[in-house]
Amino acid sequence: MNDLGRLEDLPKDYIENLRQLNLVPLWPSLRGVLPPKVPTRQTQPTHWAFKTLKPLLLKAGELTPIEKAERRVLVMANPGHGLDKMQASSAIYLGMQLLLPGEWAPSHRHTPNAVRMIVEGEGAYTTVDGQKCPMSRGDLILTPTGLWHEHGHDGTDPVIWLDVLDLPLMYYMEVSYHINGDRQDVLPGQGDRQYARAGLVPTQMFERASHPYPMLRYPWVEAKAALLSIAQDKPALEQVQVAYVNPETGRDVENVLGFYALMLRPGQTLRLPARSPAQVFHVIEGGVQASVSGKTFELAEADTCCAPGYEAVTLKNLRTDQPSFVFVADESPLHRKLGVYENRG
Ligand code: GTQ
Repeated sequence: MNDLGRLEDLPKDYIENLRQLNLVPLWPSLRGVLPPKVPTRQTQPTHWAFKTLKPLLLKAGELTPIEKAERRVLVMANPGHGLDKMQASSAIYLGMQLLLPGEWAPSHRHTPNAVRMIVEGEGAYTTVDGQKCPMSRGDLILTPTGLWHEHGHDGTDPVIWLDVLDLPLMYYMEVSYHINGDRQDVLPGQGDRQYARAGLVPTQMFERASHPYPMLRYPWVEAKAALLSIAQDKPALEQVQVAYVNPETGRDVENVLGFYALMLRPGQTLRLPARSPAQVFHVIEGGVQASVSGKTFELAEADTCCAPGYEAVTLKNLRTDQPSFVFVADESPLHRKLGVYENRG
């Protein structure tokens, strides 16, 4: 590979002349924007321990009333991107949100897609597009682009959940905005009841086209049962994993990020291949050791970590007598749509 000319090789007055005309020479930066073979990634492997995060989130509950926060969230920011950017990866935003008993986070809608993975507490709910979605540990609740959503809490103890959004991508694209609304009327009908059995969908063909998001709540009891059933049915299967899909299309539940639940068998070590999308791992039940790019994290229950794209990840179940369960979020729907998805093995 031949060396390219540097900026310092050019006369100062020439560069200044270009700059005043909003012009920049490509060749000094060409290898930077198109590096050889592997992209430059700002995303660093990063671990957020729930044990250390939780007291700070509860403290935010004392310091800032919900009316002053709208959404009381501690953002899990990747230092590789700079904390101010509030990015876990180039496309993924992660936040841990707290709602105290009796609190209400008012209705709004926005262009970024969101999901919530419930971490702790009972009695809270999210109303999405008129559907009241109760929150229990391990449940996945969608708030896809443009749908009204608000959070309420009728229980007695704090409720905490993990927010996963494609906010960094939407912001970068200059399409990120929100609209505030009135408290929603709760409408009859819940997708998770209508689509409660695999392979059986309600026969309402004419309605399907108008409902791009027929199911908004994916209960953990169902996902866990599916994983245990697959593991039992296929004892030699290495990657015991389910994808959260739209039950009408069989495709990813949202447009940009993909969501999965993974079961590690007792004592299992699983190597995930190096693929282009960045990933997030969050322990729903158990304990997992995660290794990526020479870094190793011990993830306890409710801990979260992220891994840059193009890197293999090794996950080890720290429990030798029981399975561990991991929620995974990645950028693969986006990569597939952009035509840049790669699995390098
Ligand atoms: O709960 O609607 O973490 O709008 C960031 C933006 C949560 C939410 C976040 C949001 C929300």
